[in-house]
Amino acid sequence: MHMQQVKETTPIMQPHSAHWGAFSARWDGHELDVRPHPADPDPNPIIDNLRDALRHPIRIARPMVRRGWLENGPGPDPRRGHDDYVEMDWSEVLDRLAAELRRVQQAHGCEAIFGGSYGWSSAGRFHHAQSQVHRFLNTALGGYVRSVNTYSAGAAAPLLPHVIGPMEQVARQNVTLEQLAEHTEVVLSFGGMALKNSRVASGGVSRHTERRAMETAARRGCRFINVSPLRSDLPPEIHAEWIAPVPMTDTAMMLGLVHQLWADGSLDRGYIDRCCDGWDTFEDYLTGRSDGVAKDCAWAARICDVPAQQLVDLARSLVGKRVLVTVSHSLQRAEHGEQPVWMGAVLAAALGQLGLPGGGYNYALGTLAHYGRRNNATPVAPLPQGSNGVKAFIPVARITDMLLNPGQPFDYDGQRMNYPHIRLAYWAGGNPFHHHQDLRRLADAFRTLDTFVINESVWTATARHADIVLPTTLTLERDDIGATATDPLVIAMKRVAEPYGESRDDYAIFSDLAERLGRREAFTEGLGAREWLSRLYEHTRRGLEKMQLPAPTFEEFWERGELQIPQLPDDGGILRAFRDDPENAPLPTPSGKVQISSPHVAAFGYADCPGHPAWLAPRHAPTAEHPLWLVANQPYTKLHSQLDFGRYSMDNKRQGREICHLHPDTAAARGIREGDIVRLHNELGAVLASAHLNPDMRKDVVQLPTGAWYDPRPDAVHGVVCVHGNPNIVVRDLGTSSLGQGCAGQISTVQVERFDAPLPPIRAFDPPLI
Ligand SMILES: Nc1nc2c(c(=O)[nH]1)N[C@H]1C(S)=C(S)[C@@H](COP(=O)(O)OP(=O)(O)OC[C@H]3O[C@@H](n4cnc5c(=O)[nH]c(N)nc54)[C@H](O)[C@@H]3O)O[C@H]1N2
Ligand SMILES: Nc1nc2c(c(=O)[nH]1)N[C@H]1C(S)=C(S)[C@@H](COP(=O)(O)OP(=O)(O)OC[C@H]3O[C@@H](n4cnc5c(=O)[nH]c(N)nc54)[C@H](O)[C@@H]3O)O[C@H]1N2
Ligand SMILES: [Mo]
Repeated sequence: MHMQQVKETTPIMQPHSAHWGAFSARWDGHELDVRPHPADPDPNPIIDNLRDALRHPIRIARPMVRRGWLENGPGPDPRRGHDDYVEMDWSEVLDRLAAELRRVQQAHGCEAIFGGSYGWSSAGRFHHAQSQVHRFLNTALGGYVRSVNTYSAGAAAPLLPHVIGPMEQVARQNVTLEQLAEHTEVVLSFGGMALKNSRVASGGVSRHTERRAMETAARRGCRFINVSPLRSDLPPEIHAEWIAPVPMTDTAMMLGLVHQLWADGSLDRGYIDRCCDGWDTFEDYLTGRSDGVAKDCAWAARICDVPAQQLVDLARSLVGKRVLVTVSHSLQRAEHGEQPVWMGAVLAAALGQLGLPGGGYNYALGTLAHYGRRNNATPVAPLPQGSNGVKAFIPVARITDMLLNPGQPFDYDGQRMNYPHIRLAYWAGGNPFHHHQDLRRLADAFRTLDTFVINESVWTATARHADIVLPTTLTLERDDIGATATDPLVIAMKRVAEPYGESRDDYAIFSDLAERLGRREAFTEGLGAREWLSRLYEHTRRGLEKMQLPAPTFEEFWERGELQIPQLPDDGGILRAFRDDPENAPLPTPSGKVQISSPHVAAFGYADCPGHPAWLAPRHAPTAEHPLWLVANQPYTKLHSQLDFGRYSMDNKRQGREICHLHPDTAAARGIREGDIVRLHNELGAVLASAHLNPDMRKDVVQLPTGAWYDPRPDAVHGVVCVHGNPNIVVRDLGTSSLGQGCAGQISTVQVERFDAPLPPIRAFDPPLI
């Protein structure tokens, strides 16, 4: 016992990194000491969730096989989600899994294997689980059905190339926080720029500078306007104005503003004529020439529930100012989510601001820490994924539709396609029972599979639905390289603790599986993990060498623990270049200009996404039965569902439940007091949470963040109730439109009532029966 503790001890603080920041850590066999990177001015408290993670009882110690699958073999099974598990040793479980992969491949082809495996995985670039599973399926089997786009930006990513250019450039290489601090006079922020969100970056971030940038701007006199149902979406330090329209009506509000600019003759006609395409078609709609309805501020006011005069004054106050319009990811994670993304660009174009320092339109600025920063001059190489022999794909959030409707047609971005018939799904690095909507239907979908495999380190709800569960290491249990394209520090992420139980790295698991399929060499290229790190690093080293800069070897980098790499100038990206020289630096859109309307999109003929931005009422608005909007946004105490059992996350629950916010008047009308347990419900099911009364929100909104692990119980009235607080049990599973088919999970509608029955215990953090 004593020996093992000594072995597990890291005597000194070791550098490491996570999506929520660079840090160092030390493990003494009992406690993890975690400290943020010393240069980080505003560390993210989420790192504290790591303290209890390493030896938490919810970790998976050995490979597990679901009893029903073991006894009956592969096939659809209603027991998925409430079956028990049988431990198995590694060599037997890998033999069985390899045989099953081979069976499915031979009987049905790789078109029957879903390997989309959406999810955030960990920050290390080599042990990035999603890249590992993709590489494995490509090199060892020949391919898999993939998914395209993200839950983050499922509407924006396919739309923006029709309108301005690739999302990468519009979100990442556009207006930086430095420009905002120095130049912007008005930040008009739809959905806010909440610090809880902007302190997370895929791949990690060494310095959280968002708060300081906004404070600097505010001190200079920059005006911040938070358009959001929640006041907290901009930090209190910057004293933002707050406008709270009805959720999902931002497009109408923006139309009203642009109509006012038109009516006042204050449109920037010079910019529109020089740099935009399709204004006239849009103006016919704006003024009502095409449909008889003028989209003026009085019209918008009726839809948004914001006084018309306030909108008129707001429009007028923007003219002649350096205005930055931002639209957060959340606005497009909703029905017709394409519209506010497009309309935000049109508003900035109407003001003539696109491409000016600190001005224009930066989609999603303030939603993630890797946006609004300079780009590195030399990137760190990602793990190469090999080539995929399967053409079929789905827009990522159509997972349930695909599994329940094999062979059926669906629309996506101008194409009509058919859902493949999936027999086996392999997940590594994601948690669909966190990220997807209508969880009851999702569970039904997974029950149709022959086999569902997951590599996980903890018993998430997804792991509890899988047939084969392979235990993986946590990031702290392996060496890796942490890097993102817009953070200047590359971090040598060093192993801090021994792997838990028999858990193994995803790379080791896939290497041994590939071996059983006769493809070890193809998967590993003969390299061990350490050699891969060195190979990935070599790309950066050569880049530095080419720039004639000091280019430390991998060993030197590893010894130092981090490497600062130079960044590119803050040049405003494609929108600046285009503004400066529209002839020679056209935008990468079909017309080379900003497309206020798009003949391409119009030609798709989609009623739910016409050829110019338009106000389209949502199909699901509050009713007498479900009178409240539910905002199911990102949690401030964790990243998605990761480490929900960690200290910071647990300390911020009450009676073990996630906290939901509602307005004091809304609560009073229902006899709900601070701290009461409430039940949110609609036709899909119900969820329990602890009520917090918050006057700084709309009265017709209740907010319950995502992230609480799904903990379902049968319920006589609602079918199923999540007793822990996962909102996705009551969020509908809809595509944003026929164009994007993105996740529409941000918003739902519910009724809320006080829950007076005995409180069911939380079982989400107890392992299943083994
Ligand atoms: N209602 C609603 N739903 C939403 C959203 C919303 O706004 N509202 N937001 C959506 C958004 S934007 C996103 S991005 C998604 C996020 O959804 P996900 O990315 O699926 O959520 P995570 O909890 O980050 O899941 C990552 C999983 O990977 C596991 N993991 C971490 N490291 C490793 C590793 O090294 N190996 C393996 N094998 N596993 C590992 C973790 O334990 C965790 O279970 O959620 C979406 N869902
Ligand atoms: N702490 C933490 N940070 C995160 C994440 C996390 O899980 N935890 N996830 C990360 C990921 S993967 C992503 S993609 C980003 C997501 O970034 P976002 O999608 O922008 O984040 P959300 O918190 O879901 O939404 C932001 C705010 O939008 C507001 N909002 C909702 N609906 C509407 C609407 O119709 N109109 C207007 N005007 N406002 C609305 C809500 O009040 C909400 O707080 O966050 C990232 N940052
Ligand atoms: Mo996301």
